[in-house]
Amino acid sequence: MDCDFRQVNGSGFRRSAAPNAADSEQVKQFARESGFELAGIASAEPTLESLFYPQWIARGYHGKMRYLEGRRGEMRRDPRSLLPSARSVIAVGQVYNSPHPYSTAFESETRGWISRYAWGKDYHRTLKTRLRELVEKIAATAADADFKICVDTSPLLERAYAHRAGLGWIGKNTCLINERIGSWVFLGEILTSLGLAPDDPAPFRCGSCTRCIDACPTDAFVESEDPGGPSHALDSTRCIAYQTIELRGEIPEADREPVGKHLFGCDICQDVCPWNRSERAATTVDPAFQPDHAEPDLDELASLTERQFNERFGNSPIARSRYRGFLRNVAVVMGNSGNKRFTPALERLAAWPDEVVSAHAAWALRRLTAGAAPPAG
Ligand code: B12
Ligand code: SF4
Ligand code: SF4
Repeated sequence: MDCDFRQVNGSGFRRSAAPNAADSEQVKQFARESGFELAGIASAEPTLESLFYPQWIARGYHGKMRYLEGRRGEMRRDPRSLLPSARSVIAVGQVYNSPHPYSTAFESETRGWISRYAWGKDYHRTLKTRLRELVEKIAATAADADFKICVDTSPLLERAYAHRAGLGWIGKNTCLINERIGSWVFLGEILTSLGLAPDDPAPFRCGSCTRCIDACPTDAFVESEDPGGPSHALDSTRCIAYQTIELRGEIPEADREPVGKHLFGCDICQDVCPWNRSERAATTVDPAFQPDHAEPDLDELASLTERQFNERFGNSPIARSRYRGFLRNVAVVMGNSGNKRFTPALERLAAWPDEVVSAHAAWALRRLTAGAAPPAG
């Protein structure tokens, strides 16, 4: 289930038509008590960004992520398509960063890189549990209120509402950045029928910086026509996160070399962001987000059985790529490593009955045999 929905009857929170500032403060206090570093309130009206969304889809920037198209795409226009009585969006942010070096400092011929957001437990479950707890707290004092919980998979423009709720601005890397904390933050929302006083949107603070755009190894950022000045959007089809997480089947041959060492997702456009400098970005000691598998050994991954894969990654975001998608990625990273010691493992994968895995392993073997130098970055 994408969202949790509940209606409660209680008493305490005001039912007045006018948004209430004291209630907003109380809700944000509850959110902090539930473990969220960031909390803010936005009105549940459509955002300006929702006008841009259809253009993004029309240009094919979503690639094969069909769940972003059609009716579920249209629902992103207005949160009331998810909860008809919605008046407010309670937006929260959860830091997932831990003190471990960035991918830009990672050099190894035997290991691959898992992106930071996937080092811990499945954040969908963790955030939903905490948001349910938050709903319980609010519901205990709210009269006849409706609530709907959203984390990632709901048809809601999460970054746009987080921005409107004052959690941060949408950077040129398209991530939500908080000035105090950085962008290593998961987002979640509670849509509610309560009329809560909204926060002010956070100002745009990228200035003239273009580090993320310059560092992206696949030139995935595109400029878009924003009436308020040039804005940036992501062509997912070029993004390593899309290719290694969302794309089922074959990674186009021309895109395999730029994948470099990335086994699952990519952190480069956040690693280079000055707001994420390691000495300033917030970290968490939350056990749910500690690094379980930041830089796994490639040989070990290539020999995992499906059962072992599920045991090791079943409760982690990595489960999304599924076993065969993950082995496909392992083969690509081995091919990019320039390390001939992977030849036996790749020969085994090339003999696999699964065509996608075997085709990528065969490509990797050809690349190693040709003696290609390991890609930079
Ligand atoms: C699809 C998706 C992806 C796709 C596409 C990403 C993208 N930038 O759109 C892929 C697979 C590539 C991806 C990658 C990642 N994702 Co993702 N993803 C999503 C998802 C499910 C939907 C995002 C979406 O609607 N995209 C559509 C585009 C149009 O939206 P957008 O980029 O926000 O675009 C805005 C700007 O471009 C701006 N804009 C640009 N031009 C213009 C012009 C005009 C006129 C206007 C008005 C506005 C405007 O407005 C747009 C709308 O908000 C959200 C969850 C959710 N339900 O929102 C998570 C989410 C965005 N992902 C998240 C994460 C963590 C990641 C990764 C870091 C994972 C990783 N390490 O690999 C990377 C980051 C890559 C990056 N630089 O964005 C987090 C982001 C947290 C944060 N702090 O921002 C989210 C919010 C999930 C969550 N609940 O925490 N993701
Ligand atoms: S996640 Fe990586 S590939 Fe995707 S836009 Fe950022 S730097 Fe580029
Ligand atoms: S690297 Fe620079 S331009 Fe990119 S998001 Fe960070 S501050 Fe903005």
